[in-house]
Amino acid sequence: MNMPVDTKAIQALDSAHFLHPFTDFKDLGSRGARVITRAEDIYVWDSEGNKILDAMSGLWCVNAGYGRQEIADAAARQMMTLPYYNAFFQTTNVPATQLAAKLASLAPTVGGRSFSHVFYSSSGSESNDSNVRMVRRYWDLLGQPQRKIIIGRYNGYHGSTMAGASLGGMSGMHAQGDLPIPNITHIGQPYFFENGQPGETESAFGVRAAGWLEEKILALGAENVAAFIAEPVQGAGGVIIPPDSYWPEIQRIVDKYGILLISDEVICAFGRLGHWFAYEKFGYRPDLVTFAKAVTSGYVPLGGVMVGDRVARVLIEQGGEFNHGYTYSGHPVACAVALANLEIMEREDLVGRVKNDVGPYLAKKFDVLRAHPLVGEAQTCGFVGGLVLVKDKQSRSTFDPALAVGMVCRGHCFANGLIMRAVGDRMIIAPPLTMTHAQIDALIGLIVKCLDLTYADAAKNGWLA
Ligand code: PXG
Repeated sequence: MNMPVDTKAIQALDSAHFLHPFTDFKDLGSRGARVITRAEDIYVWDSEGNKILDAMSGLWCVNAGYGRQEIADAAARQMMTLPYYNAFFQTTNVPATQLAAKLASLAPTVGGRSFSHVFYSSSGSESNDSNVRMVRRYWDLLGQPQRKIIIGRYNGYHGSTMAGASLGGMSGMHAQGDLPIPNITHIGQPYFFENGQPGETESAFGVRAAGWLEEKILALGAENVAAFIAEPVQGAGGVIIPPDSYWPEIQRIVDKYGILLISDEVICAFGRLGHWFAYEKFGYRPDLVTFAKAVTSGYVPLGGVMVGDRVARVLIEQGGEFNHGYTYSGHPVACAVALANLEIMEREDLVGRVKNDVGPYLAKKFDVLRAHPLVGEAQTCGFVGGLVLVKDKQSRSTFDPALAVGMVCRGHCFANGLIMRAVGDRMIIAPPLTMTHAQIDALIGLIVKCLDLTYADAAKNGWLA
């Protein structure tokens, strides 16, 4: 049941006291935030009673859908048994131990490399900070302390802490806070639509884009490079799906120079791309895998790093005390929630159905979007999808960014009961993995409606000329 909420009163409190993430505080204060009050299945409701199809799974995390009683029960049970105890000082707890073993069993061995160990945090950002600490410690222990530089990608997203934002390549974030921190640098993203050259095949572009890593390594001196970090598919950057040729070439390069590979799967793991972990889909062999978000389907915060045997062996056998960890590393309630969530995902085969059923179904339905006059490109990968709004379908020429056509489209989505994100003029979705075919049909119908409305705006305002 929706409890009655005084929208104006909450908005007034909100703008008086709550500084929201990634928000223009003054602007939000003047318009008032939308108050989300409850959720069920794939829908959220706001305080005005509007029902909205959440095609973003919250913020890429509610993979098992909203309203799962079992998850709530697991949290309540654990809170009454052991709500908190730390994992410092040679203590552990039952859910954290069981979850570590479970995650190790779910992480596939690729090319002889396996994951037996987990380091816990409470978010993706913290996990990537832990990665920086572990990578640097690893090379110190191997007698190569000069190997400090970590290479990320422009338009990659790895979080919002000082290290997370530095590993990411978001220029707006770097511009605030004197980032990146030292010894982090970036290469270009494998975005064919924007960076492919006339006449170049997507496959050739993928090899060329991976080659930027080799160029960077050689420019820096391979002996100074510690690791490369990347998302399997870029999420916050706009659902940028790399060409098939990209990851094999990246693997060849990191192998050639012996540098560590960090797969940031905060968005892509836990079924999002039809696999428990996305490196399996692309066939590469990471040394460290960042996870967060959908490990609990977002019901409570939890993150961590799957530590591959190459790194774990050195940290365990040679490391002595590792001077790093968090109050909430291995939080018993968060880990109990994760276990309940993973049990649901296994029982309902949510990962398998993305791979074999609803993923391919969504991909087929994207043909309808691709045919729309406003759409220059539309792609899916598992249960993420992205499309580019263009002013001319034939030439695929893009709109003046100042027109903010993506935001216009996003506005139509909200007004018509759909949450779809805009990253510039890329419209993106990452719906709950539980969606039925009928719900996917409804989603596509809503997207078409909002594209039509945006197209009508563009025509009326002369933006298509
Ligand atoms: N890595 C990746 C790949 C992410 O997508 C993080 C790390 C950081 O996780 P935390 O839990 O610290 O937020 C993320 C988070 C967006 C958006 O605009 C995406 C994220 C977070 C906030 C906004 O799409 N991803």
